[in-house]
Amino acid sequence: MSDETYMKLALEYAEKGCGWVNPNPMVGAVVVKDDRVIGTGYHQRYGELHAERNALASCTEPPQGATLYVTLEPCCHYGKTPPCTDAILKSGVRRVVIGSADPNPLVAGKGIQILRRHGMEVTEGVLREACSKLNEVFFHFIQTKTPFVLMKYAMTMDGKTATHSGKSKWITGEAARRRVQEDRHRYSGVMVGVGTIFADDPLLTCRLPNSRSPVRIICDSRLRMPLSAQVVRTAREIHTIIATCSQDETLARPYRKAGCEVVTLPSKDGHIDLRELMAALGEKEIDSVLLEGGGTLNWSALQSGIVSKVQAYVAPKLFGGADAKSPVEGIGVEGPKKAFRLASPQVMRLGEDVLLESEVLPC
Ligand code: AOF
Ligand code: ZN
Repeated sequence: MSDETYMKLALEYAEKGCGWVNPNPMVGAVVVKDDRVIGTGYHQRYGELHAERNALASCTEPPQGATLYVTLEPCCHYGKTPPCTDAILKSGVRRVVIGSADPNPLVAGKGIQILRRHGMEVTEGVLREACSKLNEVFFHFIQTKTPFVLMKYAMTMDGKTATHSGKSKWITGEAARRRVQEDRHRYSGVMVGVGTIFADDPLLTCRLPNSRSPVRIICDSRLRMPLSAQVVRTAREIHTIIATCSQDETLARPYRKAGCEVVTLPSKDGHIDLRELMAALGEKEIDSVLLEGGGTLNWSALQSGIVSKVQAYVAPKLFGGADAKSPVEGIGVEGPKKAFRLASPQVMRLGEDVLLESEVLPC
């Protein structure tokens, strides 16, 4: 079978780490001898063994002369685990096939160099695009130290996120809503503005079996959130960060007492400086944020340039209403030439609904 076939299998293993390895990458590996798979492995949990070591340890026969397929360039540094290049060179494997290179400055091509220098046959770039796409979050985070932000919203075909009376349950169907739940497992953080707390009082958790909930981040520049909000009442069980510009310790204290983490940041035009917030979240190793809106926060996020990708779930419904909410509000751009530009979208059908997914192009 071809290199691509085995790399595809390695990708399937990599994906099993989804939601459990952040801020590390998802990585899968497969050991193949005489066209038979003799070992498989993946990076299972943050801080634990890497894919290559797990795959080599799982081999049902000695890997002498075998080929190791791995979705990401093997590491060559001492992190929480020793270098994978050492394990590979000791294993007796004859050839290594790699998906994408590791942009981690501690690796960045050096893993491949070391293998080659020791006489290993190395093939690079097999299913490179798929391997890189799987780790778009890791690639962004390791290079910028700020989270990858996905702006997500659900709207009707006339571009409304609620009716004129503020009702939004539900716009999309079950398949679309399930996918959002999966993304809450996949992403390290979920972020909303205090307006969303007032309007919906959401829990912002992932309710799928065998999943984890993201850290909840509430932007509340003046600390107006009610202490009775569900996110505050459950802050002891699920890490909850309130981002604010308020310096008033008496206002902050009750939230802290309830188990919330209050992060005070500089303000920009009366709002939280979102770039500063992203830097602060990056320091906490939050590698990805699912931005679940409100139109005001979405506009600020776009303007501050923190959004990497947009997902619009579109339901075949029309709400009408000049005052009904839309996904991006604020003042908006002056003319069409000033629009935020997105890459040509990927289109997916989810039951009755359509998901449009697009990267934000640099201004
Ligand atoms: C691999 N295979 O399965 C993973 C890799 O602190 P550590 O030891 O876990 O190292 C983390 C870094 O190692 C991470 O930033 C990335 O560059 C690489 N992750 N490498 O060869 C794996 N998870
Ligand atoms: Zn490694």
